[in-house]
Amino acid sequence: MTVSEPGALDVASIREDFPVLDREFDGTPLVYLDNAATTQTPQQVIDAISEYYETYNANVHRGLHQLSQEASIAYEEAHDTVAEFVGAAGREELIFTGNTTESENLVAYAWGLNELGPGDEVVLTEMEHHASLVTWQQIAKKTGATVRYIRVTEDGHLDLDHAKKLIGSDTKLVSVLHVSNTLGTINPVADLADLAHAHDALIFVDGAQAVPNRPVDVEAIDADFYAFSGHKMAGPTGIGALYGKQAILEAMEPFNYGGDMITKVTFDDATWNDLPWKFEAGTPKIAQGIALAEAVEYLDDIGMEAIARHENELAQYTLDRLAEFDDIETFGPPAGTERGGLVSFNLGTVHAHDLSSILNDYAVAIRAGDHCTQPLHDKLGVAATARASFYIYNTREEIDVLIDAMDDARELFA
Ligand code: C6P
Repeated sequence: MTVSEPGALDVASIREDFPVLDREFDGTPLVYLDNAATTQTPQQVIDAISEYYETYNANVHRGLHQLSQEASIAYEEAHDTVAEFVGAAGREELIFTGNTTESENLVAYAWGLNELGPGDEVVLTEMEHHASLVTWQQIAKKTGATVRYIRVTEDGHLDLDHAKKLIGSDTKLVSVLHVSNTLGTINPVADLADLAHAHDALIFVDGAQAVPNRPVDVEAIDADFYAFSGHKMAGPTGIGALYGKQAILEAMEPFNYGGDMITKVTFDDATWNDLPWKFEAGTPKIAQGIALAEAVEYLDDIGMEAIARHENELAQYTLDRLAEFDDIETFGPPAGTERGGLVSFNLGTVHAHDLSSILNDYAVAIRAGDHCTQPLHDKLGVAATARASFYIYNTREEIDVLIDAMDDARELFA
């Protein structure tokens, strides 16, 4: 399959890098449109994992032998690669975690538990993912702080007038997602950072749906914390990252205690290792971290600007195609608005789970459910939505397959 638009990605050659895209179910080629949940993995990243296990598998920071030296260097340099990819100053500001959720919890426990108290406020948005929503709700319960939510407008944007009213002298933290995994909205995180900083509050940006799909510069945003997941950006599962401004990370307590995060331990006490190792207790995610750096280099070679354009174009095409049908409701900013590469929708009264099952018969993989944004779905007045989400290897032709397969769902449920 190819895309024909000028300046578009060379999708045909990109697809050759992803072995799983050759799969067929009963002779029907896989159409993978569940990329906001997890992206597929290119051969280059699979090879990086194999190479680690085949040639230099060893623990890091613990051995003086050759394998440990090689693994340590590769693991440390992986921090540099990922840090540079998101515009961080260096490895001191880039902690490897398990995923975005763990990055949220790291900040919630290591910063939130110590810094929040009664009267303090944490400002989230109504489109927040459970990873931040549930985490800050629980930390607020433990500390006596209050959680407030910036409203989402009818057309799927944040109500910035409401944000200006909510963020004030009691605000200690604003936690906002960069790109909504349900609406596709790209939020003005740099403006929200200015607003937070004007009131001496910190800002945590959930970049799980942004770093895979568009250029991100944490310094330009002036984010205090910024989190993302490897498995949504052509990397392996089990690895994510937390960016934090060095001065803030220096001042924070560790999240986990144990080996490698210390410099000196006595029977009475311990002192903490340098950043980022202070926040990476125990044997870290060595193979995954090295493979994440490989994924970052892979995406960098393609070009993040081009990836963002490709995904926006596929989202616009999907919105246009879905608009041909009276019985389809779409959610999020209208067509023509720049958005992340995903579209959530419902087909008449067909439950999204039923739709997804029928599409599976056509080898079309989408996500159906609440996408870990239950309060947002409550606000939208629906229990579930179907969601098609795109990546570098998807084509217009695959979206046509999705649309045609929905015709059959229509007939079945008529
Ligand atoms: N969203 C989706 O299908 P983890 O699971 O920790 O890698 O990522 C959590 C997360 C946090 N923030 C946003 C905006 C996200 O989209 C996600 C993951 C997946 O939409 C799984 S629910």
